Amino acid sequence: MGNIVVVIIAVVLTAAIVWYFFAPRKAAAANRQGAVQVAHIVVKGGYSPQVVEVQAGSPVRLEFDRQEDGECSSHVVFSDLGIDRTLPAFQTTSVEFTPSKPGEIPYACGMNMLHGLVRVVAKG
Ligand SMILES: [Cu+2]
Repeated sequence: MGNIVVVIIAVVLTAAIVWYFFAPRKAAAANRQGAVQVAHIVVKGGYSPQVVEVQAGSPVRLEFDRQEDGECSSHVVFSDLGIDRTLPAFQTTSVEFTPSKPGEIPYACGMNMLHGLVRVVAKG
């Protein structure tokens, strides 16, 4: 009887761990402010939300709200866009661009340790 309980616990724990690591990351949709799609991203040991969804063809403003100091997250780099922006500690810094086509625009801290993603979807 005891063995069955142990096996059930093991199966439940395994399922929880698998779910934790492989569950699809939920994307946060950017808010519209007039023509601009605005997303507020908290920078603290990572980027939250980690995935932001925007529509192609409209300007995007990402507001990086950096709630920490230290070297790691002091830069945010969009290598595909040629953007490398300094994020002063405890301030909000905007990064603006207009995605022309659907796809994914990854970004990272200056050391490529923290990662975030802008998912660009077709307008509609
Ligand atoms: Cu870093």
